[in-house]
Amino acid sequence: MTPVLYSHPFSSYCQKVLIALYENDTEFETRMLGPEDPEAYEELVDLWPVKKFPMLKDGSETIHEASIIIEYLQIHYSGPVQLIPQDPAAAVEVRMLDRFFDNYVSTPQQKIVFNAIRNEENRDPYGVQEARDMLDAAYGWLEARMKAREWAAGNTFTLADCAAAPSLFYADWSHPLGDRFPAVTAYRSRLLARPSFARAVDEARPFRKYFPLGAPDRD
Ligand SMILES: N[C@@H](CCC(=O)N[C@@H](CS)C(=O)NCC(=O)O)C(=O)O
Repeated sequence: MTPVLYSHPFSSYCQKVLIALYENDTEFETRMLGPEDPEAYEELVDLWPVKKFPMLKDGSETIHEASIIIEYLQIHYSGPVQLIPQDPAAAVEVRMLDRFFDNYVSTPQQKIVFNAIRNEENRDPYGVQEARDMLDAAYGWLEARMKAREWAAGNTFTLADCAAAPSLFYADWSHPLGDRFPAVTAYRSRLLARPSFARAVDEARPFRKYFPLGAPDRD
């Protein structure tokens, strides 16, 4: 049985799962969520009325939430790259960093993007300022941490880096790191050079024109 990922290549949370799949060369099928296959989206909504993706379907099981999909893959489709450490104490740190990137980098970054694609009358400048403040706080915390680290949780590439890669990739487009956070900028470059993420970024290139704030050519 091959697991099926309901996904879109430009989605940051889908890229997070794609990194995990590519790291371990895991066999899977894709149901692309786009206008060319409306049935795929109908199936997603039927199985997951909150309408968020990615979603993994494995036989009769459906698994939601990118982090949990990666946990599931490690249990049921394990490969040579262990993205969640066996050691429970080390795993706590990895999961803490995973939550950090989702909640304090990806969430405010999405807030800025969603605001930009709304009609003018529904825009929320106060919420956007809050999101920018949150990103500055997150970048600052991460800067101190990444000065002494290669990957988010130490010397090994983990679930935390799967979360970090797309969240920092897009956050830097929405709220640039500039020259204030050199250790975070260097970490973002290391993530971009990782073959699993480089592949996900390349697959998403045709969709860059849909990024409402303009997609820089540098990445
Ligand atoms: N907490 C979810 C977030 C997933 C999420 O926000 N996905 C976006 C795409 S990157 C989405 O489903 N957007 C469509 C929508 O909000 O209707 C996870 O970790 O998987």
